[in-house]
Amino acid sequence: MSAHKFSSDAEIITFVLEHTQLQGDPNSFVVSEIGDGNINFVYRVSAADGKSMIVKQALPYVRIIGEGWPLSLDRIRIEAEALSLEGQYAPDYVPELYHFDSARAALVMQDIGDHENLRHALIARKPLPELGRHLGLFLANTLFYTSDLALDAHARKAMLGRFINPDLCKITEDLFFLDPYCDHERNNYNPLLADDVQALWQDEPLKAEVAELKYRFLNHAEALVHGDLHAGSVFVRSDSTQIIDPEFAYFGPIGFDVGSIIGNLLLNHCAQNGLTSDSTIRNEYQMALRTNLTELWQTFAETFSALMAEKTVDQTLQSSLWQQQRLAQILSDSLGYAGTELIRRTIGLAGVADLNEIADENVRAASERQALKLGVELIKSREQLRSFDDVLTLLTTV
Ligand code: SR1
Ligand code: MG
Repeated sequence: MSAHKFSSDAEIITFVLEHTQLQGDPNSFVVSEIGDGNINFVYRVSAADGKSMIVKQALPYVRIIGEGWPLSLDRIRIEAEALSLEGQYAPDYVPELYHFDSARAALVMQDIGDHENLRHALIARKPLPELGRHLGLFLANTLFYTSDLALDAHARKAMLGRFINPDLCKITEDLFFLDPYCDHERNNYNPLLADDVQALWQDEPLKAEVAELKYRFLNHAEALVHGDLHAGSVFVRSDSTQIIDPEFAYFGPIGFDVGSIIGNLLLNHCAQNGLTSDSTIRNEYQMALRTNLTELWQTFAETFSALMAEKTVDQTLQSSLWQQQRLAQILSDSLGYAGTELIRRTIGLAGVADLNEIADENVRAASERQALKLGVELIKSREQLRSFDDVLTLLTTV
């Protein structure tokens, strides 16, 4: 057990009372552990009057694996700094950070408990009319304002230095780009997919494309990316979207964030085939998902293009022809990374409830197969898919 870990509820309450405006008799507060993520410990501290805060603490290992998978505590500093920058550039879409304490490897932030985890909302087919637009705005603003387009050359390099995040990047390097493409012990897939998985491992053209995507992940330091923008990192109400957990943040390809969340919405689209047998309900929700996807990309593309045209500080990068090429490259990168997210969530270590909650393994296998095929197609065809409509057409052909 780690020395800095909170050893009692009383310590967590004291931490919150010392570092926030929450006040009162410590005995009147209640602490509940609410984290169901893979890596950290998360607590809600509630006062008798209903006010509450969230405390997140990092330990020097992966929570779901234990001390056998060590992990740098610096990730919580990175999370706090990323949250604070995202709050500067997209204040409507991130919870407020109240305090970060490096000795405790812990932070305190706004409780967004009136929101629901996006993955659960998608599985329950909740209407989310603003989701695509909100995600597009979050992505365009955080990614533009932390890029060379917006920042002074020195300030930007100094910022990049604060987000060297080797341990968390290594998780992504392995789980996205290595494990699913070989017979790795960390993989975890439905035995009914054995033939499909074998075919994937032998698909050399696919593996060359995945190598290119990994190379870009390693070398294309375009902007401060969230780095883990899956449905579990997003909380929603019908009128609000909040993005949390940027502990994987680093300077990487813009398309990695855009593609990760697109991949999660596509994954849910595949899963809906198995989550309900009522075709009317299913078709209606899948149509809403496609609208969300279209709005996400359109909002991102329009906002990012407008920011490039109006706010680019670097004179060389003001070329409008180059800016159009940049957007086209972001689209193809995004589709490639969406493909890797679909594949790794289907057969890799970190599976998702969208698929895992399909009880019948044959029905589940059909959704999983579609996710795999869609992932492969997105990776291989990403340069040819010139519009988002082309992408949605794929959903009817794979
Ligand atoms: C061992 S960590 C597994 C996954 O959980 C995180 O949220 C990331 O998505 C990571 O790939
Ligand atoms: Mg996370």
